[in-house]
Amino acid sequence: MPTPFAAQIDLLTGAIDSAEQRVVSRTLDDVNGIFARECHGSELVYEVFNLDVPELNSELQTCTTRLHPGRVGDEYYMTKGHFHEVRDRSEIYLTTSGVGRLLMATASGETVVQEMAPGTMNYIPGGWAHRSVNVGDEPLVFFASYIGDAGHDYATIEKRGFPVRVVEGTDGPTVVANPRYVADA
Ligand code: PAN
Ligand code: ZN
Repeated sequence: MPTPFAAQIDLLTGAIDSAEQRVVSRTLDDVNGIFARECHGSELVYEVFNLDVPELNSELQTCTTRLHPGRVGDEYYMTKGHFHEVRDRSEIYLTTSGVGRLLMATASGETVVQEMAPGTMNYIPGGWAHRSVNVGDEPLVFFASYIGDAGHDYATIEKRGFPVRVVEGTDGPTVVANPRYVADA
């Protein structure tokens, strides 16, 4: 069991002032397949700074995400997106910098899209897959906390996609149906 700890988080960059962190970096090569168009290269799309705690449902995992601005075709940079492996595990996001959209979808295709902006808290109930999208010109930075044993199921989203995509339209970010989405049988 962890002992009490504190960490300083840079709200603009998401950097965490702690030696005890695990950093996950995703490049264009790493996220190839999530956009309608292919993407390749070593450019960073996002980074996750994790303060890992034991994977128990009595603990809370805490991390920050820094999602860089950019587009692949007309689609904004976004995270891979996932269900929690233990489906009913919930999560909260608190945006500290930048602007984005949070896409949430159930296995049966019910979809909710919410805004992300500094000070916005998004509650992701168990059973909802989630993906964040940076629709601005600066990094989208958010803090997240979720139940310790949640785990991440990326395979389902890799296979089925999300019911919607967020593209740059003439009036700004626009949510459109994803023709490649494969509904649960
Ligand atoms: C977040 C995400 C993070 C990166 O911490 O893991 O934003 O997105 P992907 O995990 O989809 O690549 C979270 O939802 N954790 O459960
Ligand atoms: Zn999650």
